[in-house]
Amino acid sequence: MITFALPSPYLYGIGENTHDSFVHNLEYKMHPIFARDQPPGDGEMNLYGSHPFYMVSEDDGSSHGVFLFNSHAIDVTTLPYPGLTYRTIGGGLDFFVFLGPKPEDVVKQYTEIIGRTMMPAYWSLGFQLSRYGYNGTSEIREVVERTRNALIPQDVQYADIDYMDNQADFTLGPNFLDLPDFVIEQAVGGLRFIPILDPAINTEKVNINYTTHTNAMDVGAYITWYNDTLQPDGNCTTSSSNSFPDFFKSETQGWWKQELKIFHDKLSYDGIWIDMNEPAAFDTNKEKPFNYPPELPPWNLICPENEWDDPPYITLSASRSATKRLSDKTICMVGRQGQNNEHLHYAVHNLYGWSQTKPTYEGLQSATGKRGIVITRSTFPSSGKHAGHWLGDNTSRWKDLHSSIIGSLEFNLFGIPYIGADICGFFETTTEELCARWMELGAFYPFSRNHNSLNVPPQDPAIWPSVASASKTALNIRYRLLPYLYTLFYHSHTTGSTVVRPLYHEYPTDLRAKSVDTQFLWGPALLISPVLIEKTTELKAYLPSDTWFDYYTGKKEATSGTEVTWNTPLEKINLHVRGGYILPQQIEGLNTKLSRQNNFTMIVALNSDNAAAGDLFWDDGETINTVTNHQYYYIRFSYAETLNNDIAVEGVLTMEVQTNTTSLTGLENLKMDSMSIFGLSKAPTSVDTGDVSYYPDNNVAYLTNLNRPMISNWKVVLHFD
Ligand code: MIG
Repeated sequence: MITFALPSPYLYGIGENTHDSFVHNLEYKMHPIFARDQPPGDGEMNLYGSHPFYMVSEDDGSSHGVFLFNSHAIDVTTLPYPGLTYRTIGGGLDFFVFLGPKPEDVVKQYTEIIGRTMMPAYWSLGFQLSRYGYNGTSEIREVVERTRNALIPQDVQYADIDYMDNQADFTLGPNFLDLPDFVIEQAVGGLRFIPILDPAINTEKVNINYTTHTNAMDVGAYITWYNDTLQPDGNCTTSSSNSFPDFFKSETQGWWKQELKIFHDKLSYDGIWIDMNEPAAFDTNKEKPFNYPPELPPWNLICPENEWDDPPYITLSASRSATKRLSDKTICMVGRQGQNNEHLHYAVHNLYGWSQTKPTYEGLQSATGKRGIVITRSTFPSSGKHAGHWLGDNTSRWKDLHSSIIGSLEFNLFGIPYIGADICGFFETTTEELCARWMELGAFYPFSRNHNSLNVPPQDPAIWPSVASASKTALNIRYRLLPYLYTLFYHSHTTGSTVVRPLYHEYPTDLRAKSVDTQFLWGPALLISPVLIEKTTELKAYLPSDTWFDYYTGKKEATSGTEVTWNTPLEKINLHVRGGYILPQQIEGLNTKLSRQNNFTMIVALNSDNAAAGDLFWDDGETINTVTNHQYYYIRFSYAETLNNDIAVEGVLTMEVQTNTTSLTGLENLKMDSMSIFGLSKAPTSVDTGDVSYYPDNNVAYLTNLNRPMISNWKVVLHFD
């Protein structure tokens, strides 16, 4: 146990837990850290991943971070002094301290140590659709078609465990035998496909020559028992017996990659979704039902009594669990893992999902030959090197709409910026209004996926006209802004900066900004302010002291540094562009294969000096390691005015290509064709290229027909005299 006195009450991070606010409540709140199949809900519960990392930000803005490098179960308690107590039940107290001093510096320093984030495939920034409970390929086809008919962009379609035969990995069930053909057919138009995989391998299928299992047995892939015999089966998905692979073993990694390859020959997937890797095992340690036939072996895993499953300090995660044992809902702590079975599961439990992620990413890349994307449920520091994450089994409630922002901000601190929640909510039946608001907010999750649970009505956005229309509007804006979002991921990949950013990172001395978790930024320059309350169209929001423009009209906000109220009808999400920034955009399309062929446009939002700057990263979107291999363009934009006797005579927009590539990226034939300049206080008299129109009420100039190439340097000059 160790207690820290903190220099400031502005404490962030510690996960993965349910937190009611992004800045911590310091009234003795205990947060257990221990990977568990635990849906985010009420109360401070330990969820799927383990992140013993926090950041503190002082009043003057200086911020630091502390990482406890420890994979055991940990309890963290906040203290009002302000302070923080850690209790861990094993391992060393290896602390890494990051001195910032800016909040973004802290995240950059942290990810320098744990590993920088993977570069997501461009298409993985598109909108994605999923649900648990599709009854066959035909239902998936219906969903894809109704989405397309409603003109809602979609890049990725998922299949949940329904597609499997008896919920066995790498198999296809009877209603999904035509899934491979569907995937190939849809790929022509640009739709990508991601199937789910669970780590638990079905051992009941062994009688019908289930080679995934027999291959695993051949290489000794499974976790063993304390005496080196195979650990008895747990039960993961309904009515199955399962063995759990030990991904620490090189043989297991090789087997898993091989299975991914064989499966890709059957079903040409583009990404992989790994679930239940806490690992989850239902009913562990639970008593037999009274009518359970005594002659049958237990249907679940019963861990023997031992000091690891029942440690002297049982931790908050065990004391709050149904069986009061650490192995609740997972496998026995006394199991052995590691190349030579040198680890107790007790010591490496929190690394299970992490250990599966890297071989999955490598297997995906070698099977597809492309960058792809892996989404994992259980994470640990450095999981962001290989995967993104979704926030798990939320509920279709307004409260969960809000907590999705808190979770997304936290995972950006944890170095896993590819993050989002199940849009419209997983458990329970959503409502039309909630789903419309959630699609609008979800259009600004880095990982934007609508996902739903079993036995509830469909909630894909085309189901209701109002949701379809709200989704179309919000997603079209997302697709327009994808070049900006992708550039933020490039910065995250190369410097460790956040993608979804809390306000205090940009305004660290603004005490009010330090507690905002109902609004967030994309990078430094786009403020997103959603409605999170039912039957509300008047949004009270906070605008930090700066120059802000309404994204939709380009009009400057009259006040800042104060609370503002915006009229926000059901089909609108508030978006504001920060003065001083240039956002590259591309005309939207129904998926990224189409949008990537369209011309570019940009928003030039002027600051109080009438200047702005921005940048663009561009590659082919799916080749592996384009950054290290210099197969990309990096372009800078800037705008400045030339003065004569303090009067602006010219405004010059400059585009400069800083990195050229030797291979084609798709940018070669595209043009920058238009731009909007926000905050231009006087009308241009002429422009040296294309056409200009000026709207004095909003101080916006629209430049069109620019026809400038995207891969060479140029200037556009506005004249004011
Ligand atoms: O027993 O695969 O969090 O997204 O739909 C539930 C079925 C297992 C939990 C995941 C959820 C997924 C579901 N899975």
